[in-house]
Amino acid sequence: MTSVQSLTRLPCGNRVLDLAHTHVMGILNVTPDSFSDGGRYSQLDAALRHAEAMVAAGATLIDVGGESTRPGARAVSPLEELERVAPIVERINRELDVIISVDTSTPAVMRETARLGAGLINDVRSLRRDGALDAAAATGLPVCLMHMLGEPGDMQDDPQYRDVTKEVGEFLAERMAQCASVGIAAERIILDPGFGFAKTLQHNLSLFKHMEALHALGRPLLVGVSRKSMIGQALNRPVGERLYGGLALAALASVKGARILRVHDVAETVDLVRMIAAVESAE
Ligand code: 7PJ
Repeated sequence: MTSVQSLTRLPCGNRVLDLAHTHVMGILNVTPDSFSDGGRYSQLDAALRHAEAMVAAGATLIDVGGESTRPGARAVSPLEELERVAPIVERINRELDVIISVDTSTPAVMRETARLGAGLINDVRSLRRDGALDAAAATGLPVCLMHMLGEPGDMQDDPQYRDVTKEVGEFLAERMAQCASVGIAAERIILDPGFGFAKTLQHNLSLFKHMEALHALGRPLLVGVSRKSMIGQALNRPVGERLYGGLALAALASVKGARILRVHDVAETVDLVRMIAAVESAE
């Protein structure tokens, strides 16, 4: 392996993410389960089939989440979150060739899912929960640090910035320093501007426009805008009609150098990424 290659290869547990290319991360929400054991099995099977379809469509990462970040969502205990997430992580690891990302802020979920084959910790709270820095460090896995102010419940109350891009950059730099203090090297970190988290529409649009400034932090960027309200607000579209707006943002993010696109609509986004790559690799 040349030194240039080693710079772009991010070990994710037993798999490697080649950061020379843009990757599509498929979203897999593991919803509350109030069914009997029979229902539980079919729900697990349905989740696995959804993951399988996203991998077949070209997702190289699957982001498994068991705790909703929607404002007003019911708090989930660590045990409840683990019971939602662990079985699907285990099944995906056994049956699919894909990097499993776990969308969690919970130390116990980080430790246990790492043991079950997860390859990446994706924490919208940037390891700010008690014990999360140490738990993430102990897994040895890479970590995605995302910008958010406050908690999902209150983050949209009245977000204020003088310069949103600058302040997001400062926040992420501070979280990288916290990571370094517990032994999580910069080489293990992915950064995310946190679109839709503690930001108005104007904040989201400005941050998106100036996203390249975050490359100064020297780490790959992950962008998650799929079906989000910034599309709804800009285009006046309900959640079911945000695909084209989301694809426009995915194309822009890719051209601006984002390396991972976190999306619901995998097949469409994979075509988009492949088309951009075809043009960029031309003479
Ligand atoms: C994000 C996320 C995001 C990262 C969610 C939703 C809300 N993780 N988890 N970035 N969003 N890293 O998908 O609408 O933007 S949950």
